[in-house]
Amino acid sequence: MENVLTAWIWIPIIVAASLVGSLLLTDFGKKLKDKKLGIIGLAGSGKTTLAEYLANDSIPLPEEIKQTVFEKNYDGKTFGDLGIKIAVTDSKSNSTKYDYSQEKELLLNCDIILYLFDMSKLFIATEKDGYFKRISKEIRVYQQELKQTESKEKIFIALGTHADKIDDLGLTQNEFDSQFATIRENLKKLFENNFDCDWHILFFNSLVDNEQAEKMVNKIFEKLRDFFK
Ligand SMILES: Nc1nc2c(ncn2[C@@H]2O[C@H](COP(=O)(O)OP(=O)(O)OP(=O)(O)O)[C@@H](O)[C@H]2O)c(=O)[nH]1
Ligand SMILES: [Mg+2]
Repeated sequence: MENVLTAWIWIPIIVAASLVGSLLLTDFGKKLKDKKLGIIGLAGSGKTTLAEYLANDSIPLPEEIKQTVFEKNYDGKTFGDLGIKIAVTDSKSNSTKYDYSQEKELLLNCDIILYLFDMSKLFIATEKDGYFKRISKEIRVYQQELKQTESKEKIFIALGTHADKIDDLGLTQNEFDSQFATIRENLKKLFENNFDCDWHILFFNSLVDNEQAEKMVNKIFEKLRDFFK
């Protein structure tokens, strides 16, 4: 009986291992190998949390989040066995005047750019206008920068994080629907204006726990699969 139980335990492990193995053997897996992925975005939007999740399959505890050191060499973290090299900009929380040099370096050198912003702030009456202005300013800088590169070969994915916090705001369904319609319209317009590369906006993501982080990463993978097919 014990042996039968032990045997059952191996089935999910073997299935999981063969899934990872088959991914590595597919064209998609081969195409992703050695790609560079850059994580940029607003202060506190979850850049470090996502980078750690991609590298370790587990989100860090708040006390484990240290000030990220900008990795120019892309030889630090890699995304699992796929060999995607991850670079992440360091903390912007303390900088009053930000020069975007780290972002520019990643826009120039990375094939996959993930841009994080805190989605919940766009629903908070006292914060939303200022926050949207900051996103607009950054996106305009990035557009200019991407124009100088082979941007058609890059994929830019904007990810709204902190979606879990929207529930705490106590909005009615109507309030939520009308606010989201405005947010979506404004962000789409901002990107459409002259982003040359393949861009996507994935609005409702959360990095509050591993389960949510996995969902977010799966959504990113869907876009990468389409792009690198
Ligand atoms: N509730 C919630 N908390 C999040 C989410 N994403 C990140 N956090 C938390 O937000 C805080 C900031 O996350 P970081 O990963 O340090 O953000 P960052 O973009 O690296 O911040 P800087 O490096 O300072 O610019 C941490 O306490 C995270 O645990 C999310 O989706 N939901
Ligand atoms: Mg950080």
